[in-house]
Amino acid sequence: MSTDVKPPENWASLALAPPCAVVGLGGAGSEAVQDLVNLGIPGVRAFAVNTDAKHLLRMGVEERILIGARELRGRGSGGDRASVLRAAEDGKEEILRRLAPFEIVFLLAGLGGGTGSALLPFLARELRKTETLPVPVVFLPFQVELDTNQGRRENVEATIAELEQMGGLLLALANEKLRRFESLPIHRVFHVRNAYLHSLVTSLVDMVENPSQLNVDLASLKNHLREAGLSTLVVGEYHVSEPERLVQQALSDSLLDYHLSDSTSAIVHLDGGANLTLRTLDRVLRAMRQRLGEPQRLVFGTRVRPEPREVVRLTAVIGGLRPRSVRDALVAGPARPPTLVAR
Ligand SMILES: Nc1nc2c(ncn2[C@@H]2O[C@H](COP(=O)(O)OP(=O)(O)OP(=O)(O)O)[C@@H](O)[C@H]2O)c(=O)[nH]1
Ligand SMILES: [Mg+2]
Repeated sequence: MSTDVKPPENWASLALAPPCAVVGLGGAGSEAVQDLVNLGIPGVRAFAVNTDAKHLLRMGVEERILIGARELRGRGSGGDRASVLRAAEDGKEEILRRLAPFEIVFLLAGLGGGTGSALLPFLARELRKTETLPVPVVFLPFQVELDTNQGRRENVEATIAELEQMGGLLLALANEKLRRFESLPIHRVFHVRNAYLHSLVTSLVDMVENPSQLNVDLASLKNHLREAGLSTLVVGEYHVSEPERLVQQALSDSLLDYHLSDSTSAIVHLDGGANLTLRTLDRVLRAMRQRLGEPQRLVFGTRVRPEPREVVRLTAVIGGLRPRSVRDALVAGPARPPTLVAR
């Protein structure tokens, strides 16, 4: 019999939670990361990368990286994507070295400027050549910004098209869908969006990092994504006695801008208490299948806590989405505002 069974102290280190990172690119991306840090992201490392030294200095995140100092002298790019791409080539080795230890890297940027819009597809492409799973998160500007600035619109459309073509997970949050909050101060509106993003990030990390009874781990997520094409993520929470409402809430609260009704695959994960029954799981899966247009491939997982819980959390990775232009996305108008609160 083989005796090469390793003592626990050797292999146990491999079972430690693989770390994740959130990386803000440019002004809007960095501010969103700052908000995530303020809301609390235990175990997730926070980075800000910018061409703007003053902005970077204001950020209270653990890791800050200035790029393009030689050409741009720490003053930002002023919307010039070409200069940012030169800076990115220059700083590529350093950035990739610092991101290499992480299993999942969320890349955040507000589209329409120079730094975030150019860096995001660049880094996503580079990270896809490595073991790290990049998850692009983009903020689509308000309609008025697109209507009044053709250059910005073209910038936004080019970036989103590039990301859609790459496939994989993409979280596109439309600022226009926050119009319901227009009587709030602007930073509060962004805070609502960031709280929603916080629930997406923490739910995905929690789903893959903490073992469940029916486990969806990082390897199965990566395998699934390899075949799923363009995919996105939704989360929802609802009372355990109403599984159909849970599904409806997860799908309609979304600030994401894709039709989910003809997707081809889904990972559906439920996190609940001891009162989460097989019947509830079955009703959730049936409702999901129906709302997603009977996807061919549906994987599910559950985590059941020892004590009963009133609320169940649903996390779903939905694949096979058809790309759509920002123009199409924005005419759809404001959706229901998210009711999720950050945990
Ligand atoms: N400041 C800020 N802007 C946001 C936010 N969400 C979306 N945006 C939009 O993000 C877009 C990009 O702006 P910035 O992030 O400032 O641009 P940048 O990536 O730093 O690029 P340059 O400054 O041109 O080098 C703009 O259209 C903003 O309106 C947010 O939370 N904060
Ligand atoms: Mg900037």
